[in-house]
Amino acid sequence: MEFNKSGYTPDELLGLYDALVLPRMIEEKMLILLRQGKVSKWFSGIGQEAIAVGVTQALHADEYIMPLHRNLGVFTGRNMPLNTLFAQLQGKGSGFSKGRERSFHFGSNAHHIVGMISHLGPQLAIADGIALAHKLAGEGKVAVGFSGDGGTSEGDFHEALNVAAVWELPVIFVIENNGYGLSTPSNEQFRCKQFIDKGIGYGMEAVQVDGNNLLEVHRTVKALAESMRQNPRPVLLECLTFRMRGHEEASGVKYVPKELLETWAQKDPVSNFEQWLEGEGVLQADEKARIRAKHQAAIDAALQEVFAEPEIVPVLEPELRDVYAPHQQVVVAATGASRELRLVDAISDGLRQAMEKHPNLVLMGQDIAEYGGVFKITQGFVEAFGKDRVRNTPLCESAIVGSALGLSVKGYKAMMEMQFADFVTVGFNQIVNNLAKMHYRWGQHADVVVRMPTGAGVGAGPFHSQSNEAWFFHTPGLKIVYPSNPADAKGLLLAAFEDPNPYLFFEHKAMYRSISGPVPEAYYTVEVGKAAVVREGAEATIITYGMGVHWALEAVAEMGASVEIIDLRTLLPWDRATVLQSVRKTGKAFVLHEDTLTGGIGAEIAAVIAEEVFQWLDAPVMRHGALDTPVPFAVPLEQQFLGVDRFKMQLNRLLSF
Ligand SMILES: Cc1ncc(C[n+]2csc(CCOP(=O)(O)OP(=O)(O)O)c2C)c(N)n1
Repeated sequence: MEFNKSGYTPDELLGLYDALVLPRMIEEKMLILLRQGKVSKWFSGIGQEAIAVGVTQALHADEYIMPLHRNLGVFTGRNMPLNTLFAQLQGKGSGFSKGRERSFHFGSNAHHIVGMISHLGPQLAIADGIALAHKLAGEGKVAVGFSGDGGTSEGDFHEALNVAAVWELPVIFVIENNGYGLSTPSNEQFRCKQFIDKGIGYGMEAVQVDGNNLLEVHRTVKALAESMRQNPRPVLLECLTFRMRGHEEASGVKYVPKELLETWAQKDPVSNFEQWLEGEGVLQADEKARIRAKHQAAIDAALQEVFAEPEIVPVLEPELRDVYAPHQQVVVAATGASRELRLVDAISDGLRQAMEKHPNLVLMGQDIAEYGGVFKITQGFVEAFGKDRVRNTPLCESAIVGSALGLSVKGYKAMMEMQFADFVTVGFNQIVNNLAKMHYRWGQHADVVVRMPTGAGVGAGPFHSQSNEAWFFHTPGLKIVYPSNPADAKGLLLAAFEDPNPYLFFEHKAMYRSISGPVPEAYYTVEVGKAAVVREGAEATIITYGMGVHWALEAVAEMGASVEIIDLRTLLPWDRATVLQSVRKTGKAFVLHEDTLTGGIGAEIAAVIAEEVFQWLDAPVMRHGALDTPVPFAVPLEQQFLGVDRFKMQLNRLLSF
């Protein structure tokens, strides 16, 4: 292997050697411990260390890296204390994730690392968001996202590169091309000859290096980063390398031709660099021994400490508490004049006031800039707040949710407008696995609001009409609000932006322009997690939200019955106390929602009522939801699907029970 030492002092070369040897020595020790059954599953980076080490050493210490499962050299390169790192790998309480996450699935802001979720690709869009934050603040920094060759087949890879290219974000996308994705060889994974060929497709510079050559990786990344700090733009960096061990230790390498292993063994990044340094007279025997002994002592001491640490004793309270970032809402009371606004205008008004209150809030969504969004909620916002903060996005829902998370890592607040709630399916993974779980996993909050224009009754068919709040209701870590009137919509939206936790904010499209009401003009917030009793009554309680509130009000008025109507307003967490108190009073409960019935939010509420206030009930808890079918297009079919008449009959049944 050829090394080019020009531009490096002997001390710099020794520093790089020191950084390269540490992850190898840790892994060699891990292999021994694995055989002794003392450590668990392990994704080896042996043979690929020059990439993680070269990249990390080439960056400034405060530039973020989004590493993957084989990138131990990133973590050691950022000088993470080995005892905390080993405790993390061992699932011990003093690890970065307090035993909640495995291996490298964690991050640390102190070390400027955002760790992966298992899904690989979502990492890359977080790099976009962090790079966007750098660019907005004019910080002159780069972010680095890692991908394996297998991971490039994921849609997330494409979306992240596309967004970075369109927005000229300073991200280095490092592809570690090691020839296999688990057991699948390259020819069954992709058809391109080399990844740099993809650069032109994204309108992006692409560079290929020998990933086993530490100096080549280091020099290339250093030069790229220097140039990108001045002239922000993304670059695709393909590093050719090889995975010398199994996908994970237990799986072996039987499927890899022996000759391939032998060829690549000749290119071992550690031994080649070491021998070259020795040949150049840079690394003397005593210096080599000193560096290795230093690492060995540090590894042994850290391991000893971690093995001595007792297993975790579960304590319930912090496990539940840490699902959300701490936030104590201080409700801002509405004062002063009100004016009559439609739901759509109240949301727009709230969003505008949020932009004024939070200069670090960035809005993203398809067609939301000059066009004002398909529902015109952000009309005029570009003129008021500029294009940096009101951003049209490509059709890349997953990458935009991921970018929002990256912005949050850098202390921004982000809102993403889903053009229609239905399209959240393509950003689903980022929401339920990244946004929702990150605080529990390693304490990083996700200050993101995803606005969701939702609901049926507009003759728009199966993919522009769905109610999908229940998909998220089942996901700890999210907050879900769903206002039924303009005043609540503005107040809840403003409350959501004050909270560092991730929100899904549902807005019913059919109500945008059909529902109006008085809305305070000044800034105010509505309490999150608090239901409203919109009508008092004695005979039964209807628990509902969104469009259901209007169906309930109409039905009860028609029937002339004394029925209490509760508008949940927040679905996660929902207001058990108000619901249970009302049902205790009325003795009958009806849960109503527009969403399809089976597995809907009503099922959970009905179950809690049955469990908690059974002795007060005079009738079974009843529910109404839409038919368990997709939302049909033709209006008569859609009306049958929603079944407002069925709801009224069912309510009558309850009242006469
Ligand atoms: C979305 C998703 N699908 C499948 C997997 C299982 N899986 C984990 S790593 C891996 C192979 C990844 O290959 P590559 O991206 O080339 O990285 P390498 O492991 O070679 O470093 C697979 C299939 C996963 N983690 N996530």
